[in-house]
Amino acid sequence: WDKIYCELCQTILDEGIEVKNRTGINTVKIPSAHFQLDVDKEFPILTTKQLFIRQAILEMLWIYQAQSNDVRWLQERNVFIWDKWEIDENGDWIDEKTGKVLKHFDPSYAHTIGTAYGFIVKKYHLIDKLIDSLKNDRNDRRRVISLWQDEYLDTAVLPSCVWSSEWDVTDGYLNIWVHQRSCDVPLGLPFNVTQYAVLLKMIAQVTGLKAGKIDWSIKDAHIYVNQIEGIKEQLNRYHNNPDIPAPEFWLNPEIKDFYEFDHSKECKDCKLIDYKHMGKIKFPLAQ
Ligand code: THF
Repeated sequence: WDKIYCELCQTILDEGIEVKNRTGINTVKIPSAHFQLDVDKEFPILTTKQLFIRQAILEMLWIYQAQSNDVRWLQERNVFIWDKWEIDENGDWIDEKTGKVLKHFDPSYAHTIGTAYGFIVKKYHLIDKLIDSLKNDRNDRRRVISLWQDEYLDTAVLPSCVWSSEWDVTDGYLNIWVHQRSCDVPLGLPFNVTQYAVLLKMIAQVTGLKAGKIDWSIKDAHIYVNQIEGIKEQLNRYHNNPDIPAPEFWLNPEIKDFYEFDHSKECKDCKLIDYKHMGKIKFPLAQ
């Protein structure tokens, strides 16, 4: 996964175009990208920087298990990655730098990110439908999870970035195709890929399948200009030491119900065995 990841970063640096966007910090972007990972062969987690897997798993459980849009759920578990998008008591989403109101919502949305991610999963019972279909009809070809629902886009702080997944069963393996409409490659992508690998393993386990392949497609793959230095550091690390093995991922085999995986701060049912990595790289986060 480090090889695929670092090659994508290199392509963006080599071929990307610098553009403006809503955050005020320019990005270097390429129009699209695609890769495939085999979770049965290797657990995808970066070694060229430390990936904070506890946070990545909790964000995934917030969306798909708790089916919540309430940022306090994450904060209670010491995960602060959504703080910049939390609607305040007055229904305002505030620009951290200027203090200006970026968007106003109904105050009933206080402390949430509005109608995105977990809100959509819950609204349309997307996880229950997925699990039922996997248990009852292995050959179903209509297993599409879409977090992009037109009537809920205006009342979301951010419309979901990773917004679709399609699930198939081939020869006892559960495989997914995930699509991301907009991708912060340094910060978002490493979290997203690892958390979807964990989701794939969890859903496979509770439906009696093996975790297979992930296809990942991206529209607008970008690096913010203030992240370029950090990415160059990561590419140097990769060239100096490309072959650190990925760790094993342990998932508690006793759990047979998706809603029973531990969602406390500790994430007790998930463990990385012997995670070797080259240390943290600090990347700025554009609001
Ligand atoms: N906005 C932007 N600009 N980039 C994103 O990746 C992004 N997200 C979510 C919503 N809006 C976004 C937030 N996801 C981190 C990771 C994922 C995030 C936000 C922040 C982050 O800071 N990760 C650090 C570790 C955190 C720590 O130091 O404790 C890291 O080094 O990986 C797309 O999902």
